[in-house]
Amino acid sequence: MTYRLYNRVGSGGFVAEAALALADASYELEELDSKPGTPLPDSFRTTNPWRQVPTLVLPDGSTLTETAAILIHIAACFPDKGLAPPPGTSEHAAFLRWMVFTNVNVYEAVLRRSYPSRYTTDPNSIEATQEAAIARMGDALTVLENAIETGPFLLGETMSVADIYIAMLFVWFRGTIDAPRLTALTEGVRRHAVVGPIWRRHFGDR
Ligand SMILES: N[C@@H](CCC(=O)N[C@@H](CS)C(=O)NCC(=O)O)C(=O)O
Repeated sequence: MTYRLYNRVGSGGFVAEAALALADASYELEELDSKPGTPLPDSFRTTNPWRQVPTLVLPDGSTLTETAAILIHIAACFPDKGLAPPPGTSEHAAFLRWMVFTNVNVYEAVLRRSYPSRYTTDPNSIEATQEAAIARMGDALTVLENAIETGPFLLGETMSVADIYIAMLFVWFRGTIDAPRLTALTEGVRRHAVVGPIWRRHFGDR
């Protein structure tokens, strides 16, 4: 029952690694030798045709991609670890909402900033594409900031994998927004006994 996680230091694979560690799952890390912000080796297409990490090979040999799907699946496989609210509850509905929102609107904006030439055919629009991505990411993070009601985490007192995901994207943000609740959430993730050391391996003191 061992998972294999294809990852790159400093990448979004961090959050999949943190979820596996919190689940106390047996996993092997396959760290790709590639720098953040650059495409992964072409040979990696045989594992993931979209050539992105995180890519998780499940114990049955099937492949799972897309960070939200990976996190939701790990939480479902280890229900006693409390990585997400129980399925069928309104808290779980909120969890799903913000997981998908984060994947589609926040993580996607990171890609537009990091790989702008994929998003415009006009070489004169590279900078404008990046600026628009940063602005859109700031707007999406502000929606998340306003979704935090009591805190310190998105859904209240208990940290879920959504918080780890959001904290990672929040520290990657290159713009400026007023986000005291996201700052507190990120602090809680960074300080976590299991997640903290994995965070520091990927992101140092960020
Ligand atoms: N939609 C994907 C995005 C994953 C992603 O952007 N991963 C980055 C690393 S943080 C990557 O693999 N970049 C290489 C590339 O896009 O060529 C997900 O949710 O997992």
